[in-house]
Amino acid sequence: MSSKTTGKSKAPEGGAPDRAAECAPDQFLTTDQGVPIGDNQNSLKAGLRGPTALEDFIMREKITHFDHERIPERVVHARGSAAHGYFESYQDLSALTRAAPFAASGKRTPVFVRFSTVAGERGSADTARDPRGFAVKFYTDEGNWDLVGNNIPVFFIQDAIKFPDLIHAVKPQQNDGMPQAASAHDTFWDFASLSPETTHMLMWQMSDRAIPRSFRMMQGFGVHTFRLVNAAGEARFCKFHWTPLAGTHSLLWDEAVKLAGADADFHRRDLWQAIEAGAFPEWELGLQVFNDKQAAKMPFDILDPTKIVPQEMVPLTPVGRLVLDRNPDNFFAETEQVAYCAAHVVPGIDFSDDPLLQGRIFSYLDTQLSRLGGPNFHQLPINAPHVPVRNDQRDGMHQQSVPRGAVAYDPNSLGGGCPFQAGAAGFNSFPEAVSGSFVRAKPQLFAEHYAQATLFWNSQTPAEQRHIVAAFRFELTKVDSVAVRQRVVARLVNVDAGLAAAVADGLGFAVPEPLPGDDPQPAPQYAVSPSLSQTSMPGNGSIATLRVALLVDDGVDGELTEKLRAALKADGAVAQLVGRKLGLVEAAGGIELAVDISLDVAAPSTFDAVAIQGGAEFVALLARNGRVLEFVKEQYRHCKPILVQGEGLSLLEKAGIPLNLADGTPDSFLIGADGSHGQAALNAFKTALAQHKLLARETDPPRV
Ligand code: HDD
Repeated sequence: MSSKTTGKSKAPEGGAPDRAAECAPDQFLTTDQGVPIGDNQNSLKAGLRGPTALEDFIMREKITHFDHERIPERVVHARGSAAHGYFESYQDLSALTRAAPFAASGKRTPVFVRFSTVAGERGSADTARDPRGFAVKFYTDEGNWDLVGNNIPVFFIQDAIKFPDLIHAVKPQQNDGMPQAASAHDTFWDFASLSPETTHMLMWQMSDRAIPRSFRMMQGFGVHTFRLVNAAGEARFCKFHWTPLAGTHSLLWDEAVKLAGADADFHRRDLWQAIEAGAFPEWELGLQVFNDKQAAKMPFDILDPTKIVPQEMVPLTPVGRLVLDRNPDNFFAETEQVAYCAAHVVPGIDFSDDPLLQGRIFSYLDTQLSRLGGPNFHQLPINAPHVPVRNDQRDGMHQQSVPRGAVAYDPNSLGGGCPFQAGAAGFNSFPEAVSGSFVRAKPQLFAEHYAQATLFWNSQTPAEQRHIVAAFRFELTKVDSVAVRQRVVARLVNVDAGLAAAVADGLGFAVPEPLPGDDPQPAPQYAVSPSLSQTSMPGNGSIATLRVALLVDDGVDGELTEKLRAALKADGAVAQLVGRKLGLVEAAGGIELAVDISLDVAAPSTFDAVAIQGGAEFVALLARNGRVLEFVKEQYRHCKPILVQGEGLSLLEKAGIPLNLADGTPDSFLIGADGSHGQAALNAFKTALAQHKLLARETDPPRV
């Protein structure tokens, strides 16, 4: 095993040196030609107050380079962030696939993973309602394999020919360039309402999946059906699933909206900071493997990317883990220039005839040609395979390598016949039998659009269903066209009458007659699939990286505050002392505490929980501060744990926070409100923190 495949992933070789680490007095600033620069502060002028000379090649080179710093942003998935890591196989899967990452138990393959939003431009906010990209580049022993997926297991459309229409509909409108990073506008819903195949994906898109708490807390899916092929050439179908160890958790919509202002980089920062803190994000890879006979019996077409294979039909087999343990050294060189491609497969992985996947196989390479400026982008360090590349492709923009000798063709004798074809050892497409005439049409089962949308709806908890209703109401309220609003609801009737009624109610009209699909089919019936609810993946109970605000001011119980901070930090949580202003506060017991962040910047939505310690003088001070009261109210409204000790309880009263839920039972996320303190309260607080939110607290409209 090479050093590249063992332990923590290493920085790529051949990059520029780290400037600070290697700084020395003789390391002069140079031009791009390596000429030492004498003065980097002043341009060359004809006289002190005269015009700048055209001869100033130093300034011209610098400004010209600057003028060309931007490359086109990705046409979709422009906003994202990425990290290095590795994939580790649990076992030898060679009976199933000859793909190198699965060759042996414990085998590690380096990866680079980029997460993204879809619709927003490169500078848009992280927390927009949107699917999230989940793209994994495996640098395998047999070349690069890119699994370019999303955090949602289905897609809006069934055929790649409609992708430009979908994206033109969801991106800012072409006349006014608005709205940014939002599906809540007329063109998107117009397209969606006229395309019944979008219905299943819309259910996921309106669910909490589209506003994850963190990239680290969302699933990933290969979406399409792929093929696994073993060395004997036997193939099986396969769906890829990434399941986060930290559990699947989401923001509330109100939080997502506020975070867009408070910290537009919330998800990107979260990923970066977790890795810097050594809390390496981790996912388990699960496979759903099935054969042709099983596929033929399914009540949907496995080539239809708007359908899942329910886990009750084909269970998930865990096969390995993905660990992200190193942040990029340079955002542009790595995260921006990384070029994923749905066509990048390796021996052992093959495509299916899913018409969306077939179009993707073309599109990704094509887009890199304009985005990265030519056919040699695979030579950029982040895109280069970790195995030698030998072929007769030559020249082109930005050629980096210097192929030697006269021969650049095959077959050749002058080059000794090199490089040789690998034959059976190389990639050989699965010899699928193909027949039929050229048609522009879809298989029959593609025309059934609602059964799995209903399955998704039925598998959600009441709180998750409430959020879906609220999201539809929000989005459609932002749509000006009443006809479009009505058409969407007329489709939702086919999913669930209650859902349609609740959405129609919010929009102020009666439920319309249901709209038929393209070619209505008898809808198959499914039992509920519990794995479709995010609550089925609560995570490993860790509080590492979760952010807790410890409110402090003069008179706060200093000893308790320090103990709490230490206990949270010991478990990897980020505990910050939040005060009115930066500087020191005089805590009770003569302890001085340094405020980490002031209320001027500490937006409540950026914290997962808040703690209010006792201290009569302290609590009286807080109670006079409107911003503190709003902070606590918002933590409450966003269903987060609140730890109150001693006199802190009176602050909850002052903020108008009820101690019981709507059904009269005590609110278990108001820890300490029942008088519990010390270790018992701390344990309860940590348990609540690991659960993230008490959605049973939600009321509509909110009580405070
Ligand atoms: Fe795509 C980027 C995921 C359908 C065309 N796509 C892109 C990225 C992800 C996906 C995660 C960002 C990769 C990165 O981080 O750089 N795309 C999907 C999924 C799809 C899908 C899960 C459906 C199952 N995409 C799709 C279709 C087409 C494209 C049908 C075109 C026919 N996608 C592209 C693209 C992008 C891209 C235009 C933009 C930038 C890039 O490729 O490198 O080629």
